[in-house]
Amino acid sequence: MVHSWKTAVKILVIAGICQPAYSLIVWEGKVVTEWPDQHLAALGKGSAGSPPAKAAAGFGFYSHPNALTYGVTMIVDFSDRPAVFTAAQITDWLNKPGFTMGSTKGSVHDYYYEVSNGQLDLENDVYGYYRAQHPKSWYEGLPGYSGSDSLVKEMMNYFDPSVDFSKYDNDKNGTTEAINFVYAGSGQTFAQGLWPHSGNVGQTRDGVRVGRYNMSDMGNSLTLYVFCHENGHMIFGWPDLYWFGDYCIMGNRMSDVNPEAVNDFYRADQGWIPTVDITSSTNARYRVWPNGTGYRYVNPAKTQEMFFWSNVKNTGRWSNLRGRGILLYHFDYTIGGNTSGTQRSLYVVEADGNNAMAGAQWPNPGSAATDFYYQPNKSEFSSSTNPASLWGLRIYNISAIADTMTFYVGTGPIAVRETKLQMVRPVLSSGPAALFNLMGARVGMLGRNGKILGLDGRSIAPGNYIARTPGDIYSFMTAH
Ligand SMILES: [Ca+2]
Ligand SMILES: [Ca+2]
Ligand SMILES: [Ca+2]
Ligand SMILES: [Zn+2]
Repeated sequence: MVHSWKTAVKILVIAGICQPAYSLIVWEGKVVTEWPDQHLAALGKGSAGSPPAKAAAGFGFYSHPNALTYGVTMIVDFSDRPAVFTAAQITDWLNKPGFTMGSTKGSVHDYYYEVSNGQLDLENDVYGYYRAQHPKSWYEGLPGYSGSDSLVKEMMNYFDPSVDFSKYDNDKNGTTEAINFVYAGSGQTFAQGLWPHSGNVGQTRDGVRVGRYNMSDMGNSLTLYVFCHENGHMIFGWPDLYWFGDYCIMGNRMSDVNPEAVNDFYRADQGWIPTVDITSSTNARYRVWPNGTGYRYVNPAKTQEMFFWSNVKNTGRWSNLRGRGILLYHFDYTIGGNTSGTQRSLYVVEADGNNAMAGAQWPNPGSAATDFYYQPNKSEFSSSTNPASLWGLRIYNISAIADTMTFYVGTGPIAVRETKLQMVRPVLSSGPAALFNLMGARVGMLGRNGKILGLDGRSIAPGNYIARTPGDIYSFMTAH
């Protein structure tokens, strides 16, 4: 557990500042709630930086560098804070499958590989250590983020001869995606000095623009929250999800060693889980599984505003949550970031109708079992329920909590329709996994390499199956 944020909590409470004490986005020396270039680019209003890579899957609201494989991590220590972890340990923390240190659950690679259903295979090249020109206290004592700016300049000059930055423009659009500066010791003062944040290098090296960076600390133990959260800002341009509770790694800091997964709306936006679009003419019954298909209903009068829902189960990367069931979100891209309880680009539509998260930015309320939709808590979302639906969307007959939940949509006669499953690359944190057909019968095994083995050597017909891993992660896949 990094202790510095607890210290910061005390300071902030005393000062009465309504700012969460964790990592930030910094743009031209100022803390901002979202990337200014990100938002303008996706709204089609031009961009201060490079446009995000075109989405190959998903909704296309946030950057989707789908060729992303490589990041670079440059490490630094100080005369007053020498390294306690070796470069080899840093490399394992970032890349090694099954990495542990204390209670840390997997490597940075493992976190993103799991939450992306195997579609983000991030590997960091580690360079260093570099011994900074000044003691850590010197950088920490400078105003704002000017100490961080000085350290970034030093490190870029030091590492440029050995690092080929063009390798980290994975999608070859002229700008890098994953530049990390990681320092020995811990962040000291919120929003000052070397406090963990994402920013913009803004230099041209090796023929490419060196763009967004993540600066984060090693702390006393190598854990996942800060690095993975900052990579969420840097690689995808996700904003901090204030007033969002514990439902995303971009929201509250629930656990450093096993941080919350990325929320299902952002995962669907990346194409990491499939989506079914519901419209005002849909009358159907659907099934919904954890880590499976999400459902979307777009405002007919505004294509950048929508409801989205999926089955969220509080195990594995979701185990910080206090409940499970169908979780419903409201998204409005035109709002940008989450800047107040009533101005939120993404929020959870709390089934209990008390909208508790709008009243408190963090850390409480983090989550509640009654925020989820399920029988008997809340089995309908329509214009006459609290919370109320909009634009003609009606979801009803929501089933009890289960690994396979059902719900109905629409106001007309029902056509029972099975969820159309899409191919998702099988992902296993540990394998092999048992493979089931949609009736729940076990039909074989799925190896960690994606190879499918039928029971007793029998072959498996092409179709839709569910792989159940020991960690209770489900993948939909088509046997082939
Ligand atoms: Ca170079
Ligand atoms: Ca690029
Ligand atoms: Ca609530
Ligand atoms: Zn942040």
